[in-house]
Parts: sequence; structure tokens; C-alpha cells
Amino acid sequence: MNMAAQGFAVVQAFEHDVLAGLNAAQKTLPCKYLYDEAGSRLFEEICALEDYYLTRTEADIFARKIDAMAQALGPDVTLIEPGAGNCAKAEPLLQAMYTPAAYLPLDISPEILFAARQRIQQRMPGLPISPAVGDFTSPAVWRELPETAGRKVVFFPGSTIGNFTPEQARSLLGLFADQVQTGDGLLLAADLVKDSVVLERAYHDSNHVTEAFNKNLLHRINRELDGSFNIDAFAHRAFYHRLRRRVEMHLVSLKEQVVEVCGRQFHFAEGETIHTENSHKYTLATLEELLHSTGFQPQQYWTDHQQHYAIYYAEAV
Ligand code: AVJ
Repeated sequence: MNMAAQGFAVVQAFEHDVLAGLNAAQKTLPCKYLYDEAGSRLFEEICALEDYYLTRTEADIFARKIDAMAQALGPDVTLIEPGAGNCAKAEPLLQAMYTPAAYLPLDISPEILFAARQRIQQRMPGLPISPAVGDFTSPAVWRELPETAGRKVVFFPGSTIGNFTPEQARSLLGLFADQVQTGDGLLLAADLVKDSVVLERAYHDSNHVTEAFNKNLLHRINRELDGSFNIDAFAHRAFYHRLRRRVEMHLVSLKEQVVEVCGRQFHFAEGETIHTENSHKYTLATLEELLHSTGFQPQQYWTDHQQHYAIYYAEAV
């Protein structure tokens, strides 16, 4: 697909998904749409918050264990990163790896991806880098990657896996498994189950950045789909659902109201919510179970001293 056709398809998918989501009994919007330019900037701000322990905990594990990880991955490996964004996490890993064969980042944002390629290329001139633009949950974008000889490792940091329900996570890791051979690897990070006060503070931060991040989705719909959302008539809500082992993010309608999107009307009762994101939390056991069920054998994991966060290395069987 050329860039213009791709842009058109992306707009159509957004319109389709928003209309379908607002028509559902429990109104819902796919969380991937939180990450437009403004949303991605807000998410970066979230990552720097005191209340949001995930990013710094993961960074701390990487900083302490990067050599052990590089060792586990092995020499001459092609590193494939779905949802690579600015590729900031792969760079130190590639530096620590023994003669990496190539780096293949996948992302929906071509601008961020190509800027990152240029940056890494300058610092690692000998490393072949082949980015692919598209949604990593669709097999189509994986087919754009060049054929490579030798071992491959799929790198999936950031606890992005948390955005997928257990069934979706299984099919996503199944898709990853389809891309690799026996003995190839997966380096996967996940946020762990912990005290609900700590969890809820991370998604309802005292700086209100997560609130702005959540509400940005309504701004985006207003802008791109001719929406009439009154942002102040919605509140940010985030809570930990113990049984589902996930933090759910919602936008709560503060009054009965009718909102227009793409010329269609949607009714909101007072207190009715739009479910905008899930962030699933794992235990070491549920994470290992997920890996096993998708054809990966856990080899090693690294965690922080509070066991808030885990990074697993597993190999395809
Ligand atoms: C990008 C999926 C890891 O679930 O913690 C942060 C997204 N949402 N604050 C997460 C997010 C609200 C984040 N992930």
C-alpha cells in the first residue's frame, strides 16, 4: 500500500472503530487510538511521573541486567521489535548484544520510526536496520520484513502486552511464534500484580496527566471525526479489577447528554462510561503459563527487588 492509501485506510479504521465502539452496550474505544501525536507526548509525560512506577522500574531492570540479557539472547541475532516507537529501549540492548545481525522495528508511526532509524544508524553504522510501518497485530506488516538468516529474537518491552486481554495476548504471542523458528527468542516485559493502591495511583496520578491522556481521545474524535464531545462533561476514572487482574480506564459521563460523531448521535446516561483501556497485570505464574500456551519455553527472568515488574526471556519450542 502506498502512504496516501495507507493514511486513508487508517482514517477509515478509526471512524469504523469509534462508531462501532460507541454503539456497543458498554461503550468502548480501542486503546491504540490514545497514541496520536498529542497522546504520545502525554504518554511520555506519564512515563516520567513519580506515581507511574512502570517505566522507571523497567529502565532500572534493563540498566542492571542488560549484559545478562544480551548473553541470554546470544550472538548474531536479528532483533525484531513490534511497536518500537522511538526505539529508545532497543538501542542499549543492541549495544550490549554480541554482533547483532540486524534490527527490524515495526510501528504505526512512520515519522517516529524513520527518525529513530537515522539516530541508531549514526551510532551503529554497521548494523542493518529495516523498519516496517503498520499495526503489529496484523500479519500483513510482518510480511514486509526482509527475510533474514540466523536466529531471531522478538523484543516486546514496555508491558504493552498488558493492553491485551488474556485471549488477545495469546493470539498476539501466537502471531510472534509464527514469525520465528524453534530456538529463536522472545524478550517480553510485563507489569506484575501488586497492591491496588499502588496500581490505582499509577493510572490516576496526582498531576492529572493520565486524565489528560484519556481525555485526549475525545479531543481527537472532535478533531478528526467531527465530534461534539464536551470534554468537561466527562471525568477520568481508573480502578483495579481484582478478578480480571487489570486496571481499567474509563471516561464517565457527568450528565445525561447526546454527542455527535460523524453526523451520528450517541446518547449517554449520567454515570455511563466509555471503556478506553485495559492494563492487565500478571503474576510470574500467569506469565509463564501465557508463554507455555503459545509455544515459548521460559528460560530466565529478571525483576526488581519489590517484584513490581518482570522481563522474561523465552525460546520457541
Ligand atoms: C503503554 C500499555 C504500558 O498500561 O501502563 C499508561 C499505557 N495508560 N497510563 C500501561 C497507560 C495509562 C501503559 N502501557
